[in-house]
Amino acid sequence: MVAEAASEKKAEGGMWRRFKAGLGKTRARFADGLGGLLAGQRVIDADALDDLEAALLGADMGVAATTQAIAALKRGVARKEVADVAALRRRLGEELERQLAPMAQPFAVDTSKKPFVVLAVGVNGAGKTTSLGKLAQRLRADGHSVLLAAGDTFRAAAVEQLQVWGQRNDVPVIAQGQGADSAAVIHDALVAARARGVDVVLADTAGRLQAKTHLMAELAKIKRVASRFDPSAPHEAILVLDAVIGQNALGQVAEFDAAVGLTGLIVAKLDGSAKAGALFAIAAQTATRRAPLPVYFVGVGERADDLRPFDPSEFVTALLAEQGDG
Ligand SMILES: Nc1nc2c(ncn2[C@@H]2O[C@H](COP(=O)(O)OP(=O)(O)OP(=O)(O)O)[C@@H](O)[C@H]2O)c(=O)[nH]1
Ligand SMILES: [Mg+2]
Repeated sequence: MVAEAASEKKAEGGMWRRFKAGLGKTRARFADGLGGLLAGQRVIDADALDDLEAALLGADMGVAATTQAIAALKRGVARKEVADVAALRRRLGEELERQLAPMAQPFAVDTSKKPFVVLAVGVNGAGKTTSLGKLAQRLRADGHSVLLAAGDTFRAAAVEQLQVWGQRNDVPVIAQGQGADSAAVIHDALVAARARGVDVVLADTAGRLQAKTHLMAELAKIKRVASRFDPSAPHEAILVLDAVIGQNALGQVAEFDAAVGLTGLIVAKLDGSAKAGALFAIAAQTATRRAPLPVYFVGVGERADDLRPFDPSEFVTALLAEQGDG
């Protein structure tokens, strides 16, 4: 399955190369585990699987996801199905895809909601504003009208940053001055969107540490204001995670979920991270949640088209790809 996906992706050409290059640092961690096996022409034995286990943990996959993956490989070895490196790579790929499968749900605008309201939350510098800018472009390209709400009233440059994205994509930005009430800005934006018949409101918020309870309470207020406007809003409450932080994301997911009831994730900066394995740890953690938490998009660079829908097959294929593949 992985090999098939690989050839499909090859056909996609440049984008696939960029995506694979973007995952370079984490791929190197995985390759350490697999590469050691290849280079030494080693038999697949307990020692070899120990090395692989160390590499998976090093990529921040976490104990639960790693243990599951290694157990699957051990079963394969015991049944003599995993006898060489190619079979190991294949089985590992299948197992990793299986773990991520619950997180693969496409981001879709429900056009019966007008406006469809998307709230972005996260810690400082995670990539919220950039991801919303990229998303604005994507939604415009899909034919939706979009309005950006500059709910980050805390950082001086935040409004300008959003306006740059707005101008680039011909998307209006609703903003007030620095220090304004964030919930009021977002309320303004919702009213404006309804008056103008806009399809989607993308609401940015200021970065905040999940430990600051008063700032988390502010998010709950924003959510209340949105739901007073439309009881079903916000339709998406998305936590933007910085992939560089690896498994530290787990605490953020739990805290932001408690504050606003997350509906999905965007994982930004995969291109800079050696710990993208944390996605597996998040999958393991959120598997126990009432509903699995989708990863709608991953960010693999700073350009507008560097926000890509999350495709577990593509992700795993890129992680396990050899240097020359693609
Ligand atoms: N390489 C890379 N850089 C990214 C990506 N996403 C965002 N960035 C960069 O990360 C930095 C922070 O991004 P912002 O979008 O400003 O983050 P933020 O969460 O809005 O930050 P605050 O509003 O200050 O909390 C910027 O320099 C972005 O260009 C990504 O996917 N890859
Ligand atoms: Mg921002």
